[in-house]
Amino acid sequence: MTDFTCIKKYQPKPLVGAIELHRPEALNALSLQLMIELVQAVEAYDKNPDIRCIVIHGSAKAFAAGADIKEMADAGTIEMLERDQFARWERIRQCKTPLIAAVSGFALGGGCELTMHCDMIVASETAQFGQPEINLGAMPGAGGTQRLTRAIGKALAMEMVLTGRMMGAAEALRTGLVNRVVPVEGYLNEAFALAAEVASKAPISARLAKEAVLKAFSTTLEGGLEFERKNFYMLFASEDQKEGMAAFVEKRKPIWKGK
Ligand code: DAK
Repeated sequence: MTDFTCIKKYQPKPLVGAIELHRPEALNALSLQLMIELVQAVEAYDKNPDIRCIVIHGSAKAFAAGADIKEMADAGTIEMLERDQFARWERIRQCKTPLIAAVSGFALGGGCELTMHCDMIVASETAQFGQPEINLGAMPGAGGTQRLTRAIGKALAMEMVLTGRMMGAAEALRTGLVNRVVPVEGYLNEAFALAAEVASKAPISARLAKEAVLKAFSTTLEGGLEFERKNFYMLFASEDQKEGMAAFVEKRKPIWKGK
């Protein structure tokens, strides 16, 4: 069993894996150690056939207040290159299992970028999203300029990146950054319920559909449609497609095998 010091890993419901970011003394700032543990936990869940949806969350006060500024403050370019943090973020991006961020309080800088690495975001009414790196003489480094722009559009993303202003939960919902907003007492349960719903579906379908939706961000419409078609055809080689359609015809609930 692995001993984690900056995260907690647990299963709140069958088929759902949760990861809690846990550095309360630093508002869950994403230290190097936290990122190592997070990637390890995400990859372990991703390889586990009994986990079909993953929820990442922090505390009621902070999802994560960004990368750890104290660790970065004195680093030079070469040291940053050697740390190769981008490789770690890339491994989260590669996760095939659907990922949900449950966000309460601060989701800033790398914290906001981590929520946007997830496939859906459930926010509490107190959630605050922001890319305040400009206030530190830096700029977003883990996809913020690209994913925020795609999520909420150029004008608003530009404003957030250039002024560092935070966006509250209501605005995040209105602009399409998050899926839903719920009172802080219920946001985790809401995220776990959404995760359980996703986890109850045919698992290979979920993975291939996730992959196809994400493709929309990196290719042309033509290329994306072609990709979607290949994944669509591929599912007809699965036992679950036969089971799903047979169950419909026989008016019963399907039993997914993940095969
Ligand atoms: N790093 C380290 N410590 C942090 C922190 C952070 N990002 N945010 C907060 N803390 C610490 C504070 O220093 C304080 O510690 P003590 O002084 O008690 O020891 C403790 O958490 C509580 O914080 P505050 O006292 O400041 O709490 P307040 O409620 O007054 O204020 C705040 C909350 C969130 C408004 C404030 O803490 C704040 O402005 N925090 C910094 C937010 C920020 O600027 N975030 C962006 C960081 S830069 C990369 C990938 C990603 C990134 C970079 C590279 N690669 C792949 C290479 C990302 C960069 C960033 O995220």
